[in-house]
Amino acid sequence: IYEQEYDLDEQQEQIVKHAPAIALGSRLLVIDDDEVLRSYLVRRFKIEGYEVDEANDVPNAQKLLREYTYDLILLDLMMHPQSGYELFEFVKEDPTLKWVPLVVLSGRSHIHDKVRCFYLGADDFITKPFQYEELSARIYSLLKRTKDFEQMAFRDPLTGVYNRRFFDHQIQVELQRVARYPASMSLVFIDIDRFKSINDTYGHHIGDLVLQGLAHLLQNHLRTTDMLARFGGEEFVIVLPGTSGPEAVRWIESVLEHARVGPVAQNEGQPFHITFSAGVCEWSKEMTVEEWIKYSDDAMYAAKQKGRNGVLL
Ligand code: GH3
Ligand code: MG
Ligand code: MG
Ligand code: MG
Repeated sequence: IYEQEYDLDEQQEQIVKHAPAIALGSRLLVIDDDEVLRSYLVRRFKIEGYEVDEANDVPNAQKLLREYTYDLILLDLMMHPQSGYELFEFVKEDPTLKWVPLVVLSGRSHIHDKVRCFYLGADDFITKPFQYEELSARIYSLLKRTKDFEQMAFRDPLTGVYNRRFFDHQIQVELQRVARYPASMSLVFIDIDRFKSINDTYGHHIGDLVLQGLAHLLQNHLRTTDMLARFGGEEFVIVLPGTSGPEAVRWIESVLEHARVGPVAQNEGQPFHITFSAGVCEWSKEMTVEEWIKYSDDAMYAAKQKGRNGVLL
């Protein structure tokens, strides 16, 4: 009843097959009061490789949106007791949610609903009955564009890790999370030692390779929930959720040891070792974000004063 019969011809199947994979690693939220439709969509999306959660009403959707991070929201309009319209404000006024693509999938097909949804911030509007292949293709297109946009806006082109802009955004998400589920969380501030002399001695290109090598080394030691960002020139920051200050110190010391003894880059075939100084600060709820960053930067600076090549809490 929701789905219109549709078969892809061979040519279209080839197109779909050769589209870059976007489903893997993407998480969708399906919000609809119709249980039959929800489980149909969940099943189809999962076959494509998406992770999918479902909500049957607005309050449950809000609960999930507070707790998890989604790549796209699929929203029904006619629901009880609150209509889908009541989720728009919640999503669009939250700085951590407003960039998440929002697709309306509704039995309402009146022009008033379509216009209203787009002005409220919807990215697409699909009317029921729908063809799954079209819905899937539209979701693909939105996710692809969003990922390309995020790559450009939120990643550092030299090292591929997150940039300052993403860090500033994501740290708010982490703080909201920890406010709801109290747990320890630490920030590590890293600054390469005598980096200017690496540039001066070996050239800027080697300096760049060192930055890439250190970013790579750090990335390899992270858990999936940790966030690494390039904060400035040769400075990196890492947010470690669920990690106390002393635990963070032990962890970054082990990374420092790797950078010291293992090559982070090559210079004319010669392994290149570096050291860095790091400061750690454990989050406490009396702190502002600015203070949290400043305290870890201060600790890093103290490590420099102490002779570099070390970590301080
Ligand atoms: P300290 O141990 O006190 O941190 O000394 P330092 O030389 O590392 O500190 P300083 O802040 O004086 O030098 C940072 C240098 O990083 C200066 C700048 O030219 C270099 N730098 C910043 N961004 C880049 C980059 O993208 N590539 C390269 N190759 N160098 C960069
Ligand atoms: Mg409905
Ligand atoms: Mg510096
Ligand atoms: Mg430095």
